[in-house]
Amino acid sequence: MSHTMFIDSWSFKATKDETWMPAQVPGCVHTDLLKQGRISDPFYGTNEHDLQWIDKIDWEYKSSFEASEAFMKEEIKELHFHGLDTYANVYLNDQLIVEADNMFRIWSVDVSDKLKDGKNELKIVFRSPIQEDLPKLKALGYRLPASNDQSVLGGLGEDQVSIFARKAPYHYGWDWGPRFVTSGIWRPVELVAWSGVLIRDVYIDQLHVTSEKAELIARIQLDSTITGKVVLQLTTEDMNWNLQAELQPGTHELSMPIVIDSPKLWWSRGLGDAHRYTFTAEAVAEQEGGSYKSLQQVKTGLRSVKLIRKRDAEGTGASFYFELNGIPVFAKGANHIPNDSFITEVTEERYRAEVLAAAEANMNMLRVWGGGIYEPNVFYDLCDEYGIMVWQDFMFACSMYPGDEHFLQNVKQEAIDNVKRLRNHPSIVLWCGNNEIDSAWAHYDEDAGWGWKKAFSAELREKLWSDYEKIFHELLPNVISELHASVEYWPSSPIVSLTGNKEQHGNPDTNEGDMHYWGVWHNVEPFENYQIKLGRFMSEYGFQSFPEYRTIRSFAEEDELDISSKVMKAHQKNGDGNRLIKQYMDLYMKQPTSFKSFLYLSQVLQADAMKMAIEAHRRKMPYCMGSLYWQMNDCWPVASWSGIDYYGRWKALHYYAKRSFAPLLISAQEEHDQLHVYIVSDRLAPSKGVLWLELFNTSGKLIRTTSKEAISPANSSQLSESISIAALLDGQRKEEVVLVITWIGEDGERVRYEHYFVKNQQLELKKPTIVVKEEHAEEGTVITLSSDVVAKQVVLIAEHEGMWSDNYFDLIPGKPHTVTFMSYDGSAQYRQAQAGSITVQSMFEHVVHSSAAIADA
Ligand code: BMA
Repeated sequence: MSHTMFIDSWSFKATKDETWMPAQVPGCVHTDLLKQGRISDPFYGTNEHDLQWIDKIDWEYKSSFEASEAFMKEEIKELHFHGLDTYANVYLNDQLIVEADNMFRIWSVDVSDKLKDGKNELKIVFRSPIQEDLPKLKALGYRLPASNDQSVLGGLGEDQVSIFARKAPYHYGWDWGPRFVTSGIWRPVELVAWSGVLIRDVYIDQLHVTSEKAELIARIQLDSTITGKVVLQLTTEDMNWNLQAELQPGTHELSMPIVIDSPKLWWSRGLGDAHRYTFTAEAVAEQEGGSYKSLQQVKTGLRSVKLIRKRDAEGTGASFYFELNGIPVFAKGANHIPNDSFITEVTEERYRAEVLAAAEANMNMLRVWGGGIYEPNVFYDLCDEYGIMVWQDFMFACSMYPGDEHFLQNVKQEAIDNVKRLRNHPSIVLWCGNNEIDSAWAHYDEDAGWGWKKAFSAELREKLWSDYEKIFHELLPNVISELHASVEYWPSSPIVSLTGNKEQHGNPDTNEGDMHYWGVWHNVEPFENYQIKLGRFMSEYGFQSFPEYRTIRSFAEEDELDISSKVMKAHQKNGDGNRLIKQYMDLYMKQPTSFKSFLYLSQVLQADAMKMAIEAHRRKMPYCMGSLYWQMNDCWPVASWSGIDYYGRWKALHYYAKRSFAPLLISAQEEHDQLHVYIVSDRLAPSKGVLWLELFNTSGKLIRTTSKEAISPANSSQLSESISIAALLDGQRKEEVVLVITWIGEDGERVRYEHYFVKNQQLELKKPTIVVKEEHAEEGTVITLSSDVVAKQVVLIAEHEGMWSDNYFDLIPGKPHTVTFMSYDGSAQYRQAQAGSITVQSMFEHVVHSSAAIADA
């Protein structure tokens, strides 16, 4: 038997100070200082700017602990530091035992001969990551590009040092994140004691999995101090397997072939159950004089996953999609960033809130983006549980990195630690080398990329590229093929394919590989380009918005509620962001009537943009097989591309995404004088139904109705009908009508879609009278809304925290809409809840109307 104990009682201080203060472990200096009242809320106002001294000095943590008698009796004692951020020397009873220099690695030491009976002292000295890395920059003699490193804010001028540290890139600031370069013990410190045998690792390697049969190998790493026999037993559900082996002192890699007939497969959300098996491995070892036992459990799901990149018949491009258990899956979701600047603040509950929100919005994939962290096990457990596939980046983003031997070895060990930690999670369907570095550097294309190359001589360019290749084309793929061969490695996102020439680098016109399309937003192209710039797999595209009023008030006072105020600017990290929001708003929306209206409009604008993109991607199925918008979440309260803000509040985008990602989508697109109506379905069987087309004018009058039998196709997109717009409008003005398309399935399922022929700005809305029938049922608030005229983007604001089953929807006269209020209490599903008082608003009262329209209304 082994014993485990967590060392969690710590104090801390700045190395230069005398007084120790209580610390929280896992945690970091910033959160400890805040808890001690030594600094003010880092997210409030412009406080971020005043807290930049913290990363310039050294900090220390200490703990004294006693190991129990049971512990001391065991032969081997080990300390495992699951996460030290970042440059840390660890002393046990004044002896140096670890010199850490990588936040992402696990540091383990045998302390059998150092641990004492009674009190033991642990001390960890964290050297300033800035002071540590500045000399490296000097020694290098040139600056490596690091586009998002906010060194100026950090008081370092142009000296960007983030690339030297194997530490979460976003700590140094990003275009949605503040600069807080943390230090501390960010994952548990664990003391383990054992004798005889210890199972270190159980990996269920999935060789071949179908619904008939799962052929697996359980790869078990076992340490022994004895010479003798071991019986290894593996069980799951009502099955078990055995293996016997001879042990010598040392490390043993044992493999046990396993076959499970008719396995219950793990499916992504929407396709079936995300079934998981719990495997228990038990080792019983005997040697003269004693027997020893060790136990380990892992949970995994059985599935086969392939990334299919097959050349098109014409040879002009290649597919890019995930095949899960033989089924091509259209990936629907978003890019995930760390949920907090201070990552140890993210509880299991907060992780669940995010993954549950993804599930609720009909997503089936999240991309863990390479500028954050390898998330803790709990995040992947939740993705496993809810059937959310994970595209996992290694932690490299938008920068060039050093290539010295020490750096490479450090990265290699980081990859090994994390791949071994995560490879049993069925949700992980891809490992990706980095974010955007291949396309930013664009080695083979002089004119492409972000201009980085220009600063370097031909010789240095070759050197930097060869350093790049060592990590992303050799080291990382080698780790994956050795440790997690059943899942594909993709060198960079985006990339066309590894051609070694100009064709390699991702661009918005390619028909191969994955695509980041930032023409809309960074290049100020119109939203309509989302319908043209269509790749095989859209792994990034996005548009910013402001969080809601309550969230803004968490960091800004009333007199700062202006986007040009100091505080509001400090909470917009994309230099051009506020101007861009305004510019697009001027293009697509009428003018807002107030600051609150501006916030509302910014959310609707973002949601409209993402809706247009998602639907274009899905309509283009199977050419396009993935749509992951930028970005799912926030790490502090800020204006950003997120669909859910820092406090977990859903923006308009998240409600829109829920509709646009629904298993069955009706979507219409105008092309020249035609309106094309598509039915897109992720379901595996076709079904029959009727499509109703109703034309209403904005005053609420039904002008004409037609219907037609239709088929919802199996796992594909189908153009159901093309109609002449002129015939459809029948003389009505485009500014005054909406086409309501309703699918009514044979089974009674209803899916509705509204098509407007002009943008929000030109739409002539009438003042709605929205009637709200409120039922404060005991279980929670249920309301039914109806309107006398067409009411656009109706938003319900509840007094209490929670989310609505639907929000930011359009009301069509004669079609009442019922929604329920839900709250999240940390459990597996939302619960119906009381909303408290409710405010109902719509587009009409948030915008300035032309005087004619007002007179009309
Ligand atoms: C993509 C991401 C991030 C960035 C976002 C918005 O390039 O990979 O680096 O935050 O765009 O600019």
